[in-house]
Amino acid sequence: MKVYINGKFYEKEEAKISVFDHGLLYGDGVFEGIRSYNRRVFKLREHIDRLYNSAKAIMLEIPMSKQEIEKAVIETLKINNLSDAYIRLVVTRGIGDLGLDPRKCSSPSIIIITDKIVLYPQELYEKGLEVITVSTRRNLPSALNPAIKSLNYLNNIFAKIEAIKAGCEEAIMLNKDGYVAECTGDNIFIIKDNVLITPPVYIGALPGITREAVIEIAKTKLKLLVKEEPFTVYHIYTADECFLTGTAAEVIPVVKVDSRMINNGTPGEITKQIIKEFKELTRTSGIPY
Ligand code: PXG
Repeated sequence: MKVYINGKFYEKEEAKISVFDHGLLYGDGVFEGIRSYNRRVFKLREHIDRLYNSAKAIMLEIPMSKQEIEKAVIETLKINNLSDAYIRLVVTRGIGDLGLDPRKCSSPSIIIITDKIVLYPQELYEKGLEVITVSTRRNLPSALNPAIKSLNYLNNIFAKIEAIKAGCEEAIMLNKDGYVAECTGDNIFIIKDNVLITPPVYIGALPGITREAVIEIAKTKLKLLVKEEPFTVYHIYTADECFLTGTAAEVIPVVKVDSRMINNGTPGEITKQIIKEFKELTRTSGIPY
């Protein structure tokens, strides 16, 4: 497997970044997690747009055009002959002397890894996931905005550790006011009386690309009313259905939250339809290579 670093390809064992890279020293950088299906990169342009937005927010100038990044991603997939892949696109502040000052770094490092990812055991996609609400609150938008997909994932890792300690695979994170924000690497949805509801991004969540695709499917294919509005865990406990979305997770049903069964404790019918439509979309859309 070959890894792209700054315009060159390296074997996995040789794909290395300096210990002086501020991505490692300070978590100073941004990234995207992308998938390809059936030799098509799903929502590639949307991911690249979000990467540039994250970079803009942290005042990091990516030394390549969006078209050049797109070409580099496709080239990495081709060189590795992958038809279904997980793509990790990372841009760090680059190599610099010690000290926070980003001016110490002369040029960003651009890394493209193409590999596989398995977030949850496959059987949970049929049986549904049990999740818990954790005590770690999602980052304050005024401190580190969750809309930025930065290399600082400790907030989410704390929450993941809490979930694992409690015997769950995933954690629901609240914002500082106690409203549901998102999970550690997924957005969250509930369905109540045939209305699909997800927290608005301003609550403190990543503007997920899978989230956007699911909203579109719900509106156009299932003709559902979709609301982006704040809710609390009470609204999850009493929902008809619940599921999570993310590039790595795709769409996964949630059947138990904080020891409360959602409805009858099996994946909901609308959730199953959304999963079906999402599969179809990933198989048939995207940038071909
Ligand atoms: N919230 C957070 C905090 C995320 O990190 C999502 C929501 C879902 O967004 P997308 O755009 O993917 O629908 C994410 C994405 C990984 C991994 O390596 C994590 C994500 C995506 C891909 C891989 O664990 N998180």
